[in-house]
Amino acid sequence: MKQALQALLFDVDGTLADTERDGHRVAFNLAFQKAGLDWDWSVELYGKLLAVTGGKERMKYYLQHFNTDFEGPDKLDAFIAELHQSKTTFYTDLLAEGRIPLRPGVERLLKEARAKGMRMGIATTTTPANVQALLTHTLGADSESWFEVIAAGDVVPAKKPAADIYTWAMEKMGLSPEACIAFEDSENGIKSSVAAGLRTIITVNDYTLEHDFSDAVLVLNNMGEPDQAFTVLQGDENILDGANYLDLELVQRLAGAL
Ligand code: XBP
Ligand code: MG
Repeated sequence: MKQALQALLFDVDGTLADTERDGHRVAFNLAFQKAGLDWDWSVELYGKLLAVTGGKERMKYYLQHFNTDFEGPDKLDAFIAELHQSKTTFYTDLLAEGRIPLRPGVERLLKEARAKGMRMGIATTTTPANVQALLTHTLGADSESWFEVIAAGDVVPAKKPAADIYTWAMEKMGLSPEACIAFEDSENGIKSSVAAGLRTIITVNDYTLEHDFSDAVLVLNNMGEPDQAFTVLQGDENILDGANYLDLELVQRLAGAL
């Protein structure tokens, strides 16, 4: 018998919303300016820095590979942590201004899944406050409660591409990977979800178009809407059965549950 799909597990940055270029990147630069640093992360440089997940980890990677002359203070970790706190404030302020919308189809799919009693969780490397701000300012104050588990930030030391954050979320939900499906947008993301044993649906964005998604069950430009068809970039067209946007029925087919 086929196993019923019991839960949808969502990545946040790049998947629910295009947060990186006009959100996180801008917030990092504002934090650097405020601290009197001349660091300036261009759109192009930020694409390279995205190789490393986690804002604190990304700043250290920048210093190690792109700004090796910088003479940091003795307590580098504390310095980075302070900068990161400032960045989080700038980022959540940007979200509060309503500057970053959800991607096409996200709100529709979340609402359909919720209405049909499908369980939902979040597995992200970003800071919990960022998830809360994004959900609150796009879907409303109660929307955090739509997700049974919000696995975020430093709850696991090893961030994506390690499997840990997905494994942690599934443990909290008492579910095995066979009962779940993941939604991701990046190579580090799918490495993490696949290592956790999850089937994964990808929606790409400008930063991740060229990533390796050979392990995905489907790769789309976005989730699509009834009046705005998605484009299939990789996957078995037969399984679509004429669908041109991602709804729960198609998700269940991709999970092998229908
Ligand atoms: C996105 C990330 C994060 C954000 C920055 O991860 O890599 O590091 O860019 O967030 P995901 P913080 O797609 O898994 O959500 O600065 O809060 O770490
Ligand atoms: Mg992502």
